[in-house]
Amino acid sequence: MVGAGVAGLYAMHRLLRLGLDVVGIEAADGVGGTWFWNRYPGCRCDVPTIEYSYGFDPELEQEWSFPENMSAQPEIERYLNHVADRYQLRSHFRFGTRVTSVAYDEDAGRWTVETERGDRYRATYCVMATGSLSAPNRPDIPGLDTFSGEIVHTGLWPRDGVDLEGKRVGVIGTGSSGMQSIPLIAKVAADVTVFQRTPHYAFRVPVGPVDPELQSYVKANYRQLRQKQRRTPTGISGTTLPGADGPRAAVGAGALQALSDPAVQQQLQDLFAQSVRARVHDPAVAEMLIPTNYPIGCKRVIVETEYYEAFNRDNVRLVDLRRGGITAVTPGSVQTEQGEFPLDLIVLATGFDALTGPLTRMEVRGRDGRSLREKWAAGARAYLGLMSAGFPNLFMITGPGSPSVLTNMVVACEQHGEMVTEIIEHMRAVGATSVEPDERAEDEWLDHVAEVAAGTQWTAPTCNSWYLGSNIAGKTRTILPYVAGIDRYADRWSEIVGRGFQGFVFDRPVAVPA
Ligand code: NA7
Repeated sequence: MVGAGVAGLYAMHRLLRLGLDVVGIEAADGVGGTWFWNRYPGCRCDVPTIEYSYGFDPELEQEWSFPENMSAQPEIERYLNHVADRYQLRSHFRFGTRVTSVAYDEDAGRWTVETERGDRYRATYCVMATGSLSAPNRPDIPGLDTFSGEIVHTGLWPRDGVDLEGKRVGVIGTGSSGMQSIPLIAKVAADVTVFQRTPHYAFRVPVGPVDPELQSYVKANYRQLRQKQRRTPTGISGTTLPGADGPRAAVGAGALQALSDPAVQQQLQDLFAQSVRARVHDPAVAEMLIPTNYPIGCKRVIVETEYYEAFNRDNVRLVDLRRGGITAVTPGSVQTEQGEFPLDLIVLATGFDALTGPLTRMEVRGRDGRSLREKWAAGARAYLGLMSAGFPNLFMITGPGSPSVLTNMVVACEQHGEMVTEIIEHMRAVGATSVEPDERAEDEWLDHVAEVAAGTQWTAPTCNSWYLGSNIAGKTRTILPYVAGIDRYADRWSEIVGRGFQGFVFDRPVAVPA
């Protein structure tokens, strides 16, 4: 198993309970995955935290309380550490160890897993709990390596923090990571220059302590909440959303699909533009912060708290790169077609090679030595986003083609953890030693993934997003997550299981040479 984040911890717990001998390998020095690496100031979950929690054990739910409605990174990391200890998972992981390759040995029917340290493991099954947003995107800007100050990526924020005090800081990128960190950086740094390539849609959510009444209500009704989570497209029951009548709440509660409706789009876009104009004092700056050429929901709808107000500070400047892009980085500045900006520190809030990057950046070789990177060059191919044909016994948790990032990730990780164990249990019951999808089932699934995304905001012609892979140069543009929702996905899974794990081939017969 690779990864000790939300997915890896749960999959480890389930696989151990099946009595399997599991070794977990994790690049970080601790558990948490996304919540280990993203330590930038302001990092916060964009799902209400009561819902962003495991539902597999009623006792865990009762004993744990999140202090805030939309928790910040340290609280979620603390929770995941608690889970690791409570279920004695930690000792099953080798930390500080990065996997470099996993290769299938067809004769032995085993995977060989190799690490940067030179360790070598042999395994019957490989569970890639490698995360969806764990391969940071370092932009290819000429001269970036010549910069004499510090360069930090939000997704690799140092554990000891970054000294921002009195520094001239440049932040490249205005997605969630940029929007969450900029207001906090501005409070410490001498000045902040924000390099915005595209304005994003973001909605303010009031962050604060969890209402005690809500807390007791949820604790008394957790089972219903969990059931409801599984029956909504986003895996969020909606009951716990702050500002439950706000636009973000509508989105979070499962109305992402409604954004395909032009009337809903227009209404929300108007509301958004009004709110930015009301919050940003300089009208010219406000206009630069309002997207004009793509629909809401094409990119991830962002939750922010004080982003727009940051532009009312004297020490925050917005550079709209649509008026002239970045041309180079010099030892002391970022150069753009609009002029040069002297800086002491650069924050790259430039996102991730989402969903596929964590797998294609390592060497994954299946049958006949075929590389996953090559198989996916023209777009990721995986049945249910769980397994890819030609890669037997290799499971991907929340891989491309599954609901994953468009849903509450904890619910999605639990769902996939359950699916993996169901398959393994079935194999034990029938005495199978290998499983993989058949190519036809994989093709049909991909057609279905494309079909449900067609005509939606996620695939609008003007849309560029990491959901489409279009944030990474050279990456094939194709919708990566399954947009129809975790509830519909669960129904498909039940049908598939009911038909004897339709689309999966167990113990594929090996052709015997004549
Ligand atoms: P995102 O949402 O991918 O945002 C990355 C930002 O960086 C976005 O504004 C990009 O502009 C910008 N970017 C990327 N490369 C460049 C270059 N070369 N020059 C200028 N600007 C660039 O990543 P986040 O980390 O903020 O959030 C990822 C997810 O994590 C988030 O959605 C939550 O699910 C948690 P673009 O819009 O592509 O023009």
